[in-house]
Amino acid sequence: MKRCVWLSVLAMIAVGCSGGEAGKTAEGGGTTPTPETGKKLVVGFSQIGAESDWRTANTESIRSEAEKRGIDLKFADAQQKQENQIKAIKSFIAQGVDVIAFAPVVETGWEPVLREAKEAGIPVIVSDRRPDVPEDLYVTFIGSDFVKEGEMAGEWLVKKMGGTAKIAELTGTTGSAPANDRAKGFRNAIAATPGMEIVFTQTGDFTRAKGKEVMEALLKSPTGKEIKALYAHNDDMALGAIQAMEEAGLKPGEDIIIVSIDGVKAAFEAMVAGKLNCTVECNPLLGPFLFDAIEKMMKGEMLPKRTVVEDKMYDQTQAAAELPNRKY
Ligand code: GYE
Repeated sequence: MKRCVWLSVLAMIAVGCSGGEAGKTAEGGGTTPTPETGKKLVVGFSQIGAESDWRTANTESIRSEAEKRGIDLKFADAQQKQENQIKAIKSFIAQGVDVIAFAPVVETGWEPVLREAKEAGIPVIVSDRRPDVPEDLYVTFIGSDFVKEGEMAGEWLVKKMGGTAKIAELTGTTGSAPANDRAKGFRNAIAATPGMEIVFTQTGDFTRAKGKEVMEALLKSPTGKEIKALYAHNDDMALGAIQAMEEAGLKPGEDIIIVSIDGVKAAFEAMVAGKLNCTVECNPLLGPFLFDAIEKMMKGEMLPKRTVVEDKMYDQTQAAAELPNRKY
């Protein structure tokens, strides 16, 4: 039965490649992969952890959407460890869930476990971050364009600084897709402006505590004294760095211009307070996208290989008006 699910999914992909119409049902006649009548759809979801406000909102969106749709969600928190995610996926395979979804903490190292899922006939949906695996190992990938986010942050900063600044960068989890892509996008955006110089780059692991710790150490060093701008790969690290700057007697948002990514409520509050200058939104509310995709797939509908979630950018001038509209 499980093998039929994958065969149908592969058939859908084949239809997609040969230019089939969107919404057309999968080939395979009687093999539409719906679970037996009366049985709840069982989805195993392997989450990265709870490192940031973004992640908390993402988890809440997935849990509440599953509940709303009457889906039996088996949720596993990997506490930032790839080995825990691999264990969780293996256990979903052993339990024979209908669908596996996961947000890969880092890009590499997923191929063997995804092959196991495929051999067991269980379709895999990727949420949030991209794994570096052949495309036939998952059905669809839903998430933001992290390179574009980095570019938006960089373009904004070039304008704000008038083309000259010594910049500190706080990067996300080493080896993760958002850390790799946000670093790349930002560099693309500043490349043509030689006055924009990254003089410091270090990971803050996407957490507030680490962002604070790294900024504290930086401000004590000679390089720290030259910094005019901070680019943080997420809001939480920027918020931690803001605390460190205040404790060092600096005025974040004035002495050091700060741009970060996610667009969480606390970032809008910091912008209203004048401590953060700009945030590039990254929508964590992926629950509806994820379960729409799963339900379509189970009906045998064709899915695109990639769904890009659109994001906007907000600076201090828009923060107060936008704050009441923020959903996370
Ligand atoms: O930006 C960060 C989180 O993968 C897009 O992970 C996500 C990132 C998000 O920890 O806050």
